[in-house]
Amino acid sequence: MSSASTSQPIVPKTDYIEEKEDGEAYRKIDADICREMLPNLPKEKGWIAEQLVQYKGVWLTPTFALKAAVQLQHHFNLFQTTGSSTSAARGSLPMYFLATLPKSGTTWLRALMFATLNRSLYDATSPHHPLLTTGPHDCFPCLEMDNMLGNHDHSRPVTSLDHDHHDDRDGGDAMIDSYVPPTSTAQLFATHLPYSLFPKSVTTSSSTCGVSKFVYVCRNPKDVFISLWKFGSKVKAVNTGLTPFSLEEAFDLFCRGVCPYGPYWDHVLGFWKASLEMPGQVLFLKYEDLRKEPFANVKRLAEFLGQPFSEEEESKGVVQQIIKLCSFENLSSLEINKTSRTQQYFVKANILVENSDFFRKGQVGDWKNFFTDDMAKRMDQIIDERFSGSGLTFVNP
Ligand code: PAP
Repeated sequence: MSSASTSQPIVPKTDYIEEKEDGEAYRKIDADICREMLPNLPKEKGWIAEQLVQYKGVWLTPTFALKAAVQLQHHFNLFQTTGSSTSAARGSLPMYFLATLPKSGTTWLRALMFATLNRSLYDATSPHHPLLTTGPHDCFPCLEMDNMLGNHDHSRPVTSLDHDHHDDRDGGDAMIDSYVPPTSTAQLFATHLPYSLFPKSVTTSSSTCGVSKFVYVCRNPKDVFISLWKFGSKVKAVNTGLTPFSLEEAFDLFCRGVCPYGPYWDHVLGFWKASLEMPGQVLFLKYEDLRKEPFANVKRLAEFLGQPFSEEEESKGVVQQIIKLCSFENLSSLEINKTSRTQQYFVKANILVENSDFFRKGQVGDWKNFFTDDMAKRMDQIIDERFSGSGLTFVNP
């Protein structure tokens, strides 16, 4: 018998109704705070949008990530102190965050988490598995970009987890047809926000927000940099009409810590240290390990999320089936990921990103095709300086 205990799919809960007046008031306060802060924040050129601003040491896109960071702190703190009946209801649901610096494996882990947690409902070999017709970015929301937060009309505060299923935008039909109904078993979010920007009410397990767990995926900085530069080059040109960074300019920014949600090393170290201090709350995975040993790592993931694979599942090959379903080769060949543009949050924010933009090569070590010797030396030096003594090492750095 399956050890996956859910009888409902694990997708965002939809019936949380934020008190309307309060929600609007908070949004207005947050928008005002951002507007007031903005002129005084350090600024640099953006990789995807026009600009990045530095807030509490983190480089964020002002149009959504900055607002999200402010909202996240205010709303979760608010819920910690009010203890209202709605917050109590929310508090009883575990929150699982998939946390990554962009281009570290978000798409892959979204698919793996979704398929693993919902395996009692959806057999990974089924021709009707939702992942065959739903892009990984639509399986569960992005904390800072989805419609409860930071979208272009700022219509949702962070604690309202409404996921809009009724959308008539391009490419949305396949997703809507296959969209899975809500559950009350867990709340899943993807996020790029660093650990330091999460309020204590989320990171402390005894908080009134209930159980929060983070699955963090780290990828070696050289491959993250190339992946980000390639993605940014395309998306920035399409969306802003601005000339994308040259390789040299992008590299210099990255080495100075200027990249979305960066500096890279602060992001990684924040979650690394948290995983050492609270291994039951933060699982630290490496993209390269997942590539090399997917079986062992998917098992770790399932255990961490409280749904270990049973012996029977293992003997039936369920782990391998999930790995195959979520593989780069399989996902990138699906029609939904080849030809559609369905990520709810990007579509709503009017940012054009094709699903295929999330699938490039999926290789370890592609940086070698782009880096000069000098670039490799500079990055190695930074890795030495920033990570020495931390206990964290990089595969194929
Ligand atoms: P995001 O943070 O913007 O969502 P993310 O998914 O983290 O992006 O990164 C995309 C990278 O993951 C791409 O790497 P590349 O540019 O070096 O090729 C993409 O190819 C890779 N990727 C996407 N899906 C998978 C997968 N199923 N398995 C392995 N790698 C994948």
